[in-house]
Amino acid sequence: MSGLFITLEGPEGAGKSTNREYLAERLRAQGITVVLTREPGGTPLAERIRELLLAPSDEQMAADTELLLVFAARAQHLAQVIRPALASGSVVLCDRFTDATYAYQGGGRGLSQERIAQLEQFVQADLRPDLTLVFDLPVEVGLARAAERGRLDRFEQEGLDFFNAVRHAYLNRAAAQPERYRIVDAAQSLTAVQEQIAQLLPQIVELHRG
Ligand code: T5A
Repeated sequence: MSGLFITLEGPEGAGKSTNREYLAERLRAQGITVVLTREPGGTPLAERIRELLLAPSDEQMAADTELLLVFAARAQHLAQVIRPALASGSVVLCDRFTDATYAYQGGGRGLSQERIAQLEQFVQADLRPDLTLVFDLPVEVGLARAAERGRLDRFEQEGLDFFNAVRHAYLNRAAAQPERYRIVDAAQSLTAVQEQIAQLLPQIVELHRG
């Protein structure tokens, strides 16, 4: 049995973390080994890079710096967690991955797709997610959910235009490669969102069986 790489994506507060736990529980109930992780982060060093990326600061971070930090964290995460877990046959459920770079640094910050693609190839070689769930919802709804947690991080302080560009970048990527992406309507109640995920379970188990 080969490993399976599943990523969960979407704008702020879409419910990725909450539903990653739910999906993991359902897969484990079928005897599947699941590794839960996230980006930026997933290893002690990559989590330190995450802190740099998320901390509000008086010094404005250049978009290229942000892009390189995201990929630096990803290189560490791939080497320490993702590649070994896939090699051992686990299902890796990762909260955000390179689609977030295309959405935030590409859509949000306006960096070129080509530059992101060059780094993607350099850092990942041929590794791409097998399946990506895009949790889609109006950005105002997601931001309201995220704001309930209190202090906003550096990205959450961006305006609605930024997040609408992020959302559209995700939807455009999903439309361009429908075989890899599944859109989840994340504006619904948690129960309704989980029902959508439950419907994907047979496909996921089948993909894992190869
Ligand atoms: N980033 C990341 C980049 O710019 N480039 C990159 O390449 C990468 C990898 C941090 C930031 O990094 C940026 C993007 C991000 O801004 P993060 O911490 O994963 O990444 O991002 P957030 O979106 O900020 O994480 P959140 O925790 O806010 O969002 P989630 O995980 O989507 O949402 P979750 O599950 O924590 O839920 C948020 C709240 O909503 C409730 C939950 O209980 C929770 O309180 N909720 C619902 N409420 C009602 N109905 C539902 N259906 C609900 N689902 C969840």
